Amino acid sequence: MRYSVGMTDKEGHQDQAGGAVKERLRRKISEPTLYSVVLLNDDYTPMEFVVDVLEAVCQKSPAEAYRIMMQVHLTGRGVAGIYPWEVAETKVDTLMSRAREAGHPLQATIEDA
Ligand code: TYC
Repeated sequence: MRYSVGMTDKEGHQDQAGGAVKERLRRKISEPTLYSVVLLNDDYTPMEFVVDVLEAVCQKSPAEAYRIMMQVHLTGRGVAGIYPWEVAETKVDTLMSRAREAGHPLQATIEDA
């Protein structure tokens, strides 16, 4: 028979080294609510600029960026990405400030995903 000397938890459990066994915390971590960053069409922002910012800001591949740009051009709107709220806000700010710096009227908004 071996006896171990060590701490016990409130139910008397010990680990193999004689230390107290931590009680497992089973708190559920919920998924963040997601929001769409939506690009709107206009008649002046160059297509190439839209493709470039979709690649640079929203990490889209060249083919996906072109697809989204054409969707916006042909239908009036398109989803540039789906993110938690603060990420979506930052994407919109970055897209709009790059457009303003370049002198383009590009508009982006946030909607429930
Ligand atoms: N309609 C623009 C053009 O013909 C291109 C464009 C695409 C502009 C998407 C904005 O979000 C936009 N140059």
